[in-house]
Amino acid sequence: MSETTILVATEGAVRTLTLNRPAALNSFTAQMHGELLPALDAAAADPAVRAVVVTGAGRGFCAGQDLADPAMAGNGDVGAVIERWYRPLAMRVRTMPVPVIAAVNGVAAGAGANFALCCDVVVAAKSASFIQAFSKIGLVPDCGGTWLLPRLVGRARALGLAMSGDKLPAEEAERIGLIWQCVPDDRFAAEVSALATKLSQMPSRALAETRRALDAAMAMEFADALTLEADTQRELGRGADFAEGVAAFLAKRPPVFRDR
Ligand code: T3D
Repeated sequence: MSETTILVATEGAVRTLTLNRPAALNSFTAQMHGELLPALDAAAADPAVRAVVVTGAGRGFCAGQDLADPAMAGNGDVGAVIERWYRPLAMRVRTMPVPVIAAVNGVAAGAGANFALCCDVVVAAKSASFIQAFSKIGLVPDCGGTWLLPRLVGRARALGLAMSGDKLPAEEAERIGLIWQCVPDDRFAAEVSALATKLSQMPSRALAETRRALDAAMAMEFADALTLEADTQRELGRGADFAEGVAAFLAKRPPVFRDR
């Protein structure tokens, strides 16, 4: 076991998790998975945390599976590795009670790219890039990639990216709607911090329900999506955050949201 692979820092209500294996571009080892999932669980369980940022140490964000980690070999059963580590990771991110920002500081490849795309908001530095590296080693996109890619950029671009395995620069990723925003390298840290702070001051529960409703509506008829909206608003309408939001608006003061 080497030194910790996940650095944890908290500033205000923002929890930052930094993937910390820079010499191997923060690729996923069994140890890193074993530390990342509990770190996300801890953030989810801590009522003081209202936004999570995931980022990478050094020049990369995450190069996906560490292809040299013997502990990830899965006895030759790659599916077992996916079920053991990547499925819980993707599900954890998609069900967090607070918004999760992927701050993509450098190259994001394979499951590293799709881990980022699982997050609610992806902000990338201009020098970062996204690579669906799977085809180059005879695999298909995982960590949610098959579901996410066509929904984010459409079938044609999804297939182009996944089959070619070509590097997509961050600026182009923003242009085609794969990510939220590409920002200049020298403004990256400040922009991520400002966004995380802003989201941490918003109604967490409503943001998590927004994610859930948008994802669910993808597979629904229009009328069913309207029903889901009514049901969700009914629940949120009973919450303290809705009362606070309206009261603050009418009193012309900033709201203080507490629900999670
Ligand atoms: O069990 C299973 O495998 C199933 C799970 C699958 C999920 C997946 O994620 S599959 C996809 C795995 N990832 C890849 O195939 C990406 C491999 N990496 C690359 O193609 C390149 O490293 C990059 C394009 C990401 C970056 O290229 P570059 O030129 O900027 O850096 P580099 O020199 O290739 O890498 C720097 C170091 O990181 C290097 O180590 P060294 O030579 O300095 O000691 C390199 O070996 C190491 N590294 C990068 N990616 C990985 C890695 N080591 C292990 N595994 C990696 N994925």
